[in-house]
Amino acid sequence: MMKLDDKINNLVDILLNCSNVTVLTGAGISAESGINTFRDPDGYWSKFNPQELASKDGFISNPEFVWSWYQYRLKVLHSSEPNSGHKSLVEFEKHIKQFNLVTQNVDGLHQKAGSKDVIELHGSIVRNKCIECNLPYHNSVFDGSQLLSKCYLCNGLIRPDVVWFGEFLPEEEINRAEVYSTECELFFSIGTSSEVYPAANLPSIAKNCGAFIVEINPNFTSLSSLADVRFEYPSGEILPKILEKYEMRIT
Ligand code: BV8
Ligand code: ZN
Repeated sequence: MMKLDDKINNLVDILLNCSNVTVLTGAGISAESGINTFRDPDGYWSKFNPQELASKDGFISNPEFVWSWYQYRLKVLHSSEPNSGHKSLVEFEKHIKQFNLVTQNVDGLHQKAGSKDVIELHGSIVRNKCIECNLPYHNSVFDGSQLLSKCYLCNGLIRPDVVWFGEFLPEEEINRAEVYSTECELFFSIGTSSEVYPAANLPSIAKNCGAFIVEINPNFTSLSSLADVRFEYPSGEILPKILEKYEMRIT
């Protein structure tokens, strides 16, 4: 079994020759910021049915219930800070010529950490919109106490601006993410179970185009057998270690 130090050094050897890196993150990168994941044993889907909470039909049949879940998540987010995993990606973005950050997360923690160009495949719970006319709305309070309300233009219900199951991803974002996956030399999959499509297609696209695939996840996932190297550590622990070795070698 290769020592962790050697594994990190081998990865850094490859990273030093990369000018185009794509990163896909999932709920796991925010776990160390105190944000629940979905499919971990204590995750949201262990307590709730995703179709009831993360689908348009679910919202329409019980808007108060779904709205209050997103307000609860906003309340948790209100007291959460980016962790060293988010912050390490901000530093990599400064060093690597073409650094493409794609996230499935809706918590805005990459932006809060300082990442400049974040592709949000599944939208953001910081933003809302009218379910009928798509007019954008913003929460006036972020402590989870914003009430369910209606659009002043068309009287439609105001919903979180996220992508629910059965809804199409924003076209520009998924197109950019797919192009970045075809172009990159190295693809990081960080903190995602690789269960949700079309996001879960991205590492396969990268692999088919010759990219080196790195998975950072304490658990085995549907992507693991495809990965060229896996770090079975929390991202907030291992990313700073990789960054440190990388920065030692570029200066
Ligand atoms: C769509 C709302 C077209 C936002 C969510 C094939 C092609 C296309 C579609 C499908 C397909 N097959 C099935 C579908 C339908 C569906 C789908 O993929 N279903 C799956 C479950 C089979 N996809 C869709 O509906 C998508 N839309 O394709 O439109 C279409 C239209 C009509 C009909 C058909 C197709 C929409 C997908 C978005 C759904 N929205 N939520 C929100 O409220 O957040 S889902 C939810 O899952 C979140 O969005 C989340 O972003 C996403 C992915 O979850 P992960 O981020 O991976 O989180 P998870 O908990 O699963 O895993 C966390 C991981 O972290 C774990 O592995 C854990 O080990 C690890 N971890 C834990 N701690 C750490 C860590 N890692 C590192 N460090 C740590 N410390
Ligand atoms: Zn409206």
